[in-house]
Amino acid sequence: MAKKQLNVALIGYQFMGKAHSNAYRQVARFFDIEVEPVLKVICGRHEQKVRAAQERFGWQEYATNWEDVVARNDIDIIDIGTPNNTHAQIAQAALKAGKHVLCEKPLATTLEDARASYELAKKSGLVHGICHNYRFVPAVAYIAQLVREGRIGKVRHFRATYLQDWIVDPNVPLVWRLDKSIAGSGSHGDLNGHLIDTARFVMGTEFAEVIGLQETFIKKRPLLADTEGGLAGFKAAQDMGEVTVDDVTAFLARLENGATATFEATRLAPGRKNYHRWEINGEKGSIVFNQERMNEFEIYLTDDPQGVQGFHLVQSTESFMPYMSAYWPVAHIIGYEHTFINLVHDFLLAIVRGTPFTPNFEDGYRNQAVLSAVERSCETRQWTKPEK
Ligand code: 4PW
Repeated sequence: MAKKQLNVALIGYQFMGKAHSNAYRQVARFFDIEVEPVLKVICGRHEQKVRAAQERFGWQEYATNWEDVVARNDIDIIDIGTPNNTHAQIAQAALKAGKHVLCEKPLATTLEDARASYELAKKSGLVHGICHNYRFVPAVAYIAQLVREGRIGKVRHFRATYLQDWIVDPNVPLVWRLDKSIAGSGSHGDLNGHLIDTARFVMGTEFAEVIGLQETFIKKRPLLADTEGGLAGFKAAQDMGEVTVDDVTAFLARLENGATATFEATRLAPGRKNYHRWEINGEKGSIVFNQERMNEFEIYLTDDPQGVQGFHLVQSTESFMPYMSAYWPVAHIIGYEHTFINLVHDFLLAIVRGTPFTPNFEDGYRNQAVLSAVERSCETRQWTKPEK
């Protein structure tokens, strides 16, 4: 049977450019689906670099002006993997041009812009998604099923940390993730954003109120010698510049399901590489997940017989678990890149089958409302309710 083809344009070609390109290339190889994405055009400002990305990732064409790409009528999907301050503008232009939009997180760098993108998406009738890829870790999707089915009873606590150490060296230069005008915020938006999404997804609840604290320990860093810088391989210049984002943001929350929750995000935790770990405690049990060991999770159930009670390690690679039947027989493991393949799978099916896609721009907006309430609470030192 001929597959329906959907033409994709990807704006951005670095870290997320690689992850998204791979997802489009692989999705119809692993999943038996009626749709085939066509890697039509990849777009970026620097011609030489975007041309290299086109060849390496297998796109048909490259372009250097995103506005021209959005205006093309042979494109079905605009995928946004650029630095944060461009997300809202590109997403809104793409929706206005009638394209389905997949946008990297965050939806915008301000709550106002996030709301504008969400309002536009709601009215558009198009499919819109935000790339909170950790929802698509099979273990996380499976845990969400267990929690929502009541396997650990009513949830009382959610305890989350996202710890990294890639900027612990003060000589790491001012990459865009350390510039508020581009990133919007530091560890808070970059890492707490994921934890907030996980809390909303796993428990199916919203945030009632929050109170936080933020700190920037390394206030000046060398400027960047190259104009671009990802998470590694950057060159420092001689002159110094100011760090305008948080190094760490921690916060407490009361959730609408009655649970208490704690969050901590930092990129100054030596030895913690991508320690994205959370624990959930219910009336009848606890579950622990750590992205550094994404093919397993731990569960403790109070109704296990006395004498064998304890945290059990569950392999989350069984074929009955979400997404796993698309991969390998007899429960072989998968990796970070598969989370994007799973996400793109759901996104494409939403377009061709009309199934709902989450996380979408509403999720992006609600996430941003929590991020922004935490920031306000840090200034006022008061408990703060996220905007509705
Ligand atoms: O969202 C991403 C995180 O999962 C971040 O932008 C970078 O990669 C830094 O940490 C991880």
